[in-house]
Amino acid sequence: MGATTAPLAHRRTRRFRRGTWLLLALLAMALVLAGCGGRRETPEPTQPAESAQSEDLPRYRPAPVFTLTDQMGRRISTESDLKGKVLLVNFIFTHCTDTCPLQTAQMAHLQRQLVEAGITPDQVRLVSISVDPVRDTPEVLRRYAESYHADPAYWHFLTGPVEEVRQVVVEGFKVPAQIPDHHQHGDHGGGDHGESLIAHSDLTVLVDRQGQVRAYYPIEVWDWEKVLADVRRVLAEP
Ligand SMILES: [Cu+2]
Repeated sequence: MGATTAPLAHRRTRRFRRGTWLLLALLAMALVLAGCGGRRETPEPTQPAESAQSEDLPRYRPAPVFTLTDQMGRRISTESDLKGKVLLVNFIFTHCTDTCPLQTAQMAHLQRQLVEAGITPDQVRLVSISVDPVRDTPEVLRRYAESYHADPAYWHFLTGPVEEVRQVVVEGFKVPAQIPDHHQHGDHGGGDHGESLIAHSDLTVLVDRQGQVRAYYPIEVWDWEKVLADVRRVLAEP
């Protein structure tokens, strides 16, 4: 008997240890992925915990109404250019060396999938709003967009006055962000110190054709197949 119980106990301990290590690894990963600036100061929007709820695609809130300038210098308005289209919106800045390169690469991949699926810019637009709008001028955004082969017909990189951008991101989409203004840039000379003042969420927001926020996708669980399926689902809605 002793021969069988000992290994059992041993196995249980090992399983416990493995569980503990897994938990620690997940915690470490969560910290690393907590977004640019390394923190999520504000609670996320009421986010579906897991797939069950996100498959329902609940209506969270109306997406904000705005007009901002894109990488081609065009004024892009939710009331005209983006009206009636499904939007995937994320929040990035070009100098980011944290999660933004990954987020933008994922959007670029999604753009290719949309093209392959025959989904047109009349149906869906990708929108990347800069949370460093002072430095991210249309020209800076254009070079950044080109480096990711962003098609300006599908994908807008938006900038504008700091206060307007803050309204859209924080008040409108309810996504946490610390957006630096001119003053802070002057103080820090726009160098490396500037980055530490910028913090933003790594969420991507799905907006349906009626202008309702339908999903928040955290980068940790980004799955473009699921996103594409959700896009198709809301496209099929009236
Ligand atoms: Cu970033």
